[in-house]
Amino acid sequence: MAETMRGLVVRATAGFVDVRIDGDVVQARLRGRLKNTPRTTDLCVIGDQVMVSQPDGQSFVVVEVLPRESRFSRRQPGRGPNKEDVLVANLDQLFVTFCYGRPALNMRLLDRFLVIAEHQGVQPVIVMNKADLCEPGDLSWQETYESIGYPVLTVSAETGQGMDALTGALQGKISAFVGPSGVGKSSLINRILPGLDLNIATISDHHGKGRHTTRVASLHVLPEGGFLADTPGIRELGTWALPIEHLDQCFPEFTEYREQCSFRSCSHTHEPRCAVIDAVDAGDIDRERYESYVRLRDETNA
Ligand SMILES: Nc1nc2c(ncn2[C@@H]2O[C@H](COP(=O)(O)OP(=O)(O)O)[C@@H](O)[C@H]2O)c(=O)[nH]1
Ligand SMILES: [Mg+2]
Ligand SMILES: [Zn+2]
Repeated sequence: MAETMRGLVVRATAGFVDVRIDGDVVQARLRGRLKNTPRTTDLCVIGDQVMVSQPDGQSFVVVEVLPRESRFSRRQPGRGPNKEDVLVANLDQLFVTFCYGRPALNMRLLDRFLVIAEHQGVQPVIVMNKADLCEPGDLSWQETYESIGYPVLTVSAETGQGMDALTGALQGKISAFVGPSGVGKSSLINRILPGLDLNIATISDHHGKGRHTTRVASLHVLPEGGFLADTPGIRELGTWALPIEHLDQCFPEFTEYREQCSFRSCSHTHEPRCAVIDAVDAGDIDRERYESYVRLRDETNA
């Protein structure tokens, strides 16, 4: 019996994966028997913990993919079989990135990313880039999110402001950046990992999709420990499978009220004696957040 070793998948292409074992990276193929088992999810993706062996003493073979503790996934885009498309396995935290200046902060989209993170059991962190463009103004939205429990990091890829806090938050974890085009994700990642040298979009690039589509999903090792996921598909999370009755659980500030609604399966939209609606009217739940809930509910219903 060949010895098996445990490793972390840091790069995945069809049939082959790069596995990090004790700081070294080896290329391994997936054992045929693994590939033949029926499944509704991806067999092996970045972030997976795998068991690897060397049956002939030379080449490496993945013989087992260990159960995922968490995942960051979506429904497979396009038509075809209903299948889970796992972007990153065992993702610890999602850096939901927006910015001051342009593009303007879209609270509905922010809430959508937060809901996805909650649904997937991944810790969200809100990153506000372009702090150098921040003008004095109403930052009460930020207090709202912090009071719900979401950390907000204010940074600038341009001046370096807040980068220490950001790299500190990345340490020892598997993380990924998401957010709309133009907020500065690539600029931030380039600051964190200068060797990577990602393309920084110019204005005209924002219309040309497909530019990064040939990029392969990778986990990059961070100098201070931890990994940063870089996946071509992660910027767009249009499709997602979330049961409508779970949606209210993805709004943490609803928790203490949800149980007090008169109806057990209260949708918090029209029912009498709804404790969530009462909390909105009393100012205990932010009205904009509630509005996001209603919109996402409509969308999930449609
Ligand atoms: N003023 C300012 N501009 C920034 C900052 N970070 C990125 N940008 C600019 O924002 C634009 C989009 O950046 P990019 O990293 O390509 O965004 P991405 O689409 O989210 O990857 C580029 O023109 C960057 O130079 C920042 O901290 N301050
Ligand atoms: Mg980019
Ligand atoms: Zn209710």
